[in-house]
Amino acid sequence: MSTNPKLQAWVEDMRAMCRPERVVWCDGSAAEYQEMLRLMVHAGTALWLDEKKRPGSVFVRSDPADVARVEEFTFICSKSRDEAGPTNNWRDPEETRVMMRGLYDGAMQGRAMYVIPYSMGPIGSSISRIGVELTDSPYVVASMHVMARVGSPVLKALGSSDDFVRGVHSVGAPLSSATVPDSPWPCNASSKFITHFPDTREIWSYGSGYGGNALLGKKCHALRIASVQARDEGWLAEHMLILKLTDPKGQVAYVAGAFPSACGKTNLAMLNPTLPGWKVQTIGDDIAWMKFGADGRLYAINPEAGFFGVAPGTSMKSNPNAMATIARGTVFTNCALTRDGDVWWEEMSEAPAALTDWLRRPWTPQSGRKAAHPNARFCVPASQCPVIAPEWEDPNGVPISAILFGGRRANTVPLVNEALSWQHGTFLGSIMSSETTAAAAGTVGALRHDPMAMLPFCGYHMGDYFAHWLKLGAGADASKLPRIFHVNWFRKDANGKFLWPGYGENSRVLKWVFERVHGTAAAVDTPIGRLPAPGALDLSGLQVPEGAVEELLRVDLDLWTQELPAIKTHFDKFGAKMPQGLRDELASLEQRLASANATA
Ligand code: O2Y
Ligand code: MN
Repeated sequence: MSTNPKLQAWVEDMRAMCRPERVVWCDGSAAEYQEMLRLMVHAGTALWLDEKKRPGSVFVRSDPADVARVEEFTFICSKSRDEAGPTNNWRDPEETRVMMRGLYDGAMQGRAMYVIPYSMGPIGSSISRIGVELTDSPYVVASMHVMARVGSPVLKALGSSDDFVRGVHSVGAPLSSATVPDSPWPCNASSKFITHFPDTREIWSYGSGYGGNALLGKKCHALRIASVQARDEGWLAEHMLILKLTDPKGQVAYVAGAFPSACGKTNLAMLNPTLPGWKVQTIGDDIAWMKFGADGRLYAINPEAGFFGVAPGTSMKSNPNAMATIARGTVFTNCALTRDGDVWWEEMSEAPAALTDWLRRPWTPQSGRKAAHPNARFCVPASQCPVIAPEWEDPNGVPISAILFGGRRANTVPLVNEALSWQHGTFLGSIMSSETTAAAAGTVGALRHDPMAMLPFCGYHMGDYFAHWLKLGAGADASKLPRIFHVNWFRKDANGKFLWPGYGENSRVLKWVFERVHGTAAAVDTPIGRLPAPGALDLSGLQVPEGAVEELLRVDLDLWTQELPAIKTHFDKFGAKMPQGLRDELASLEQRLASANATA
């Protein structure tokens, strides 16, 4: 229980509205985490996995109507629609409060209301921020224990301050009394609202118990609300991994990277380099908060304490370090269950002869459907990662030398391309696009612009967001800014086969990035940016077909020229808020392509 009068008053207001059976102040202890797991097992939400195969781990199956973030029901409730911009769903804040109050009225009846004080980032770091989530879901309490620093130490750090993000979450399934049997995954099948009030730093979430909809510290706070705070206070809250790269001489560079979903972000953050003597260690796999230090460099922290990773596709081939991380102490959701009490998902290994699928049905490899949900997840402490960097919790953050922007593009975008300047790099981030995969909703292979991978996560107008990037760059010492690179691991040949092997071989690109930062690698100027000069990319021992690397590094003038109208249409969406600096970059690209075409 807190003695903070502002916190107490707000909790009391919310209690009176939601009318839970009782209020539980979370202390963040290991015993509390175990109690949440036991509660879930008792309610039929979770089952213990085999203690020998996955010690200390549980398996949860959600309601089939509650399996992923719900972008269509996610709202930014800024004062005006214009502040939220064309890429966000907007709702009027006052009308939304009235509607949400109606939904929350008695929504926690028969349940406990847990009060979770949490810190995004190491407690006490000047870059970290505090939030308090109220929830009626033990699954959320357990997951927040993993994904953030929670409980009494956070209350102590907060003291009597009013500076905390207020988050309310209800699964939206009141019980008539605490003794009636609960459903295994309570949620509201017909009504889900994930609403953000950036002006008052509040998050009100209703109806879903899943991932990004319910663990409010993650996407809601650390990206949507924090991006607004970052704009107001002169820093960056980004959808980026952070990795530490060490060369054979022991020199270090820290790299941040923004990638849309299904581009192997967690795999890159934990990569095992194939190049001898090189080392990658993980600082974070999803979110970076970056602030300028007194020395003029940009320092990043990972605001999270765990990984909430996509299970399908994770294997000893794609990510052995993730596989080692989740060997114990993990909450798995919507995977398939093996006969011997373990989890399984597509591509983890050869499919077992018989399983129970995520919908609790018998499954065999002949069933003709997926055994695990494509958005099945593991939730695990980052500290369990065998390649976690020792400084991953450094309260000062780590100095970022390079920023990667990536996407999934079968053509056009080369393997790696260095921006000419911060403004040009911001332009490359602003035109990022990716082909949709089966895991995402909509047409497979459709090109979707996802600037800086922030499309679903920027809490304000993206035109203003681009302007914020430009302003930070213009106010900084250019020689100390991170270099910006555009990468694409997914380019294909004429037969539709990937040209680049990816995974550990991506270390070759990281090496070039590292050497560009240190001024030791050569580049050639092209109309789109700087590409590795012949021989500058380390290809020693690489097995790729004849001509593949040339194709990966070819700037296809025709395809780039054809891409220009789509970029213009994309920019036009942002209207008058589209910064002139980025329109200038587009005009310069057009000119450079035209003169290259004329001489080709
Ligand atoms: O489906 C969800 O609720 C999880 S979304 C997520 C989780 C971890 C990392 N990234 C994401 C994302 O959607 O970018
Ligand atoms: Mn993400």
